[in-house]
Amino acid sequence: MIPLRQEWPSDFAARYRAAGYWRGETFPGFLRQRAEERPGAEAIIGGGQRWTYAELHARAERAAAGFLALGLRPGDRVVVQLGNIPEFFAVVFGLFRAGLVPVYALPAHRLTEIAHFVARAEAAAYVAAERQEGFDYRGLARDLRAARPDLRVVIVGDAAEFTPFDALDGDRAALPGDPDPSSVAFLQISGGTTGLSKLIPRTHDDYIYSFRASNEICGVRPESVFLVALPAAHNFPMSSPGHMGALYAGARVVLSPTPSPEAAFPLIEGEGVTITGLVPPLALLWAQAAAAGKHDLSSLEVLLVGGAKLTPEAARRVREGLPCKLQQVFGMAEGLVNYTRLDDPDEIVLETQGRPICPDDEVLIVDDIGERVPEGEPGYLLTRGPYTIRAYHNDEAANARSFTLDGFYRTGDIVRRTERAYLVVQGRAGDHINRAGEKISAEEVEDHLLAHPQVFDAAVVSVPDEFLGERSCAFIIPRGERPRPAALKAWMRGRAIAAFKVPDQIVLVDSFETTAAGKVSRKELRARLRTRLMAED
Ligand code: J2J
Repeated sequence: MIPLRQEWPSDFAARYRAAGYWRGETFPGFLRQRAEERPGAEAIIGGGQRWTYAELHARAERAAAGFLALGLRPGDRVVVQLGNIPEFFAVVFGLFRAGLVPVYALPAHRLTEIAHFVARAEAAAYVAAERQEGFDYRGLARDLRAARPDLRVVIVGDAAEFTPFDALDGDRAALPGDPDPSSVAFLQISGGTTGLSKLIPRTHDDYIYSFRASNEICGVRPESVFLVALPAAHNFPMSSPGHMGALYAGARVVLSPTPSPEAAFPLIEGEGVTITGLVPPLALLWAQAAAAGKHDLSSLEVLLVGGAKLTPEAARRVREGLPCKLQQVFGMAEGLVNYTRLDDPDEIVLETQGRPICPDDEVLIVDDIGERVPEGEPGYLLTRGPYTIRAYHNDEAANARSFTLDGFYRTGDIVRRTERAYLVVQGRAGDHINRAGEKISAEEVEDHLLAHPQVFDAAVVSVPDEFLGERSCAFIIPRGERPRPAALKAWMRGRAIAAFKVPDQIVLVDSFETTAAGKVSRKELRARLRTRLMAED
């Protein structure tokens, strides 16, 4: 098994410890502490259940012992695919407690993605809920097990032939001590700019720092009530400041099964939600729905918006529609997170994507050859710091591409820095589609399309979309009989991939018209096709 590692050079690590960013805290350690300090305080509310800190802790302990009783060993990786249900927390804190390493899949992922995570992480187990949003994950588990008969499968709900989560139990004495704070706590999933999603190893020390500091910036305190509206496994609702920040603060976490106003507004009103995070299209939808005045949303103090660009105009609409402070957040699962601050003047909150969490977040803005651009000019954002990774797991090629020799992460984002050191996102270098905050790799979708017998070549591009921010469009050169776009979409849906990766639009073309310019790169080709499409619109 390839060891899990995330290491900073020793002088950097010493500096981050000396500055008090890394304090030697761990996930099981902080949950135990909260359960001791405020056992009767409510921690998790969702799906008709209300768990106190003592209960969450007890459930995690039991799950931990149960995972070990299944034969899993500390260090083993476990792919977790759970939506916004209380068991998400019993499972992940159970895994942390047993020294096991969650790999966070999204409920939208299907066999193709899950099999990739299992293989890349060399996972020993898979945990899912029986059914969510009409999809039966036991079918997916069966297909996984057909390829990996030794994979342990735990199901929340009716488990059929698999292990029911509720039945997990074991000997508490077998539980290990707390993990090394500098060890890898979990693997997060990258947005995937090229090819398949990469695995992001985050340590206890670095991740806990990121949400502890976020709590301060976003005003999270024990009295806060955080609503998880986006999928809990996403890095944004997990850590900026997220449910993990809220639990760290000893606050309450309320789970919304979907981010729709219909599901979320009654929870905000009923539970007195004070803070939540949304992607821009949803923030606009909420602002519109709030105008109907059907629910009292006055408890809401802070709305974080991020994951994709919030234009100044959209920011104004969100702020006018919702009775709370707007905070922009520009972050990434690899690390660096920027926030506008709660006391920033309007022009900063509306027009920038914030500034880094930490004084030791190093930000470089460079041109094509890696030279720094003049201050205020746009360029590629590179970053290094106490919670930004230095390497992906088990992917040498991606590491060579994504990190400079001196350890800066190439974010792929094009930004400029204002005079007051706030960042404004202006675009990106990578060819992914940011569809309402879900990042889709053009290359990954093209690879699927190329597997179709009537597809000679395919190029996938992003096009602006009024609601989603961006949508995907696939240009197809047919082979033989022309495929019908609707049939091609249906076929893509049958590829066992997340539905958000199926192209929104398919355009059949005779050629990509690249011959006049000689050989062009995929990147250049996608740029030309995008321009062509927008000119036709
Ligand atoms: C423009 N682009 C943005 C923003 C992210 C907090 C918030 C978001 C994420 C996230 C996260 C953007 N304006 N405000 O992990 O902790 C795009 C950039 C970035 C990529 C990262 C968090 N906020 N983006 O979205 O790993 O292109 O994390 O590099 O999913 O989203 O995507 P992801």
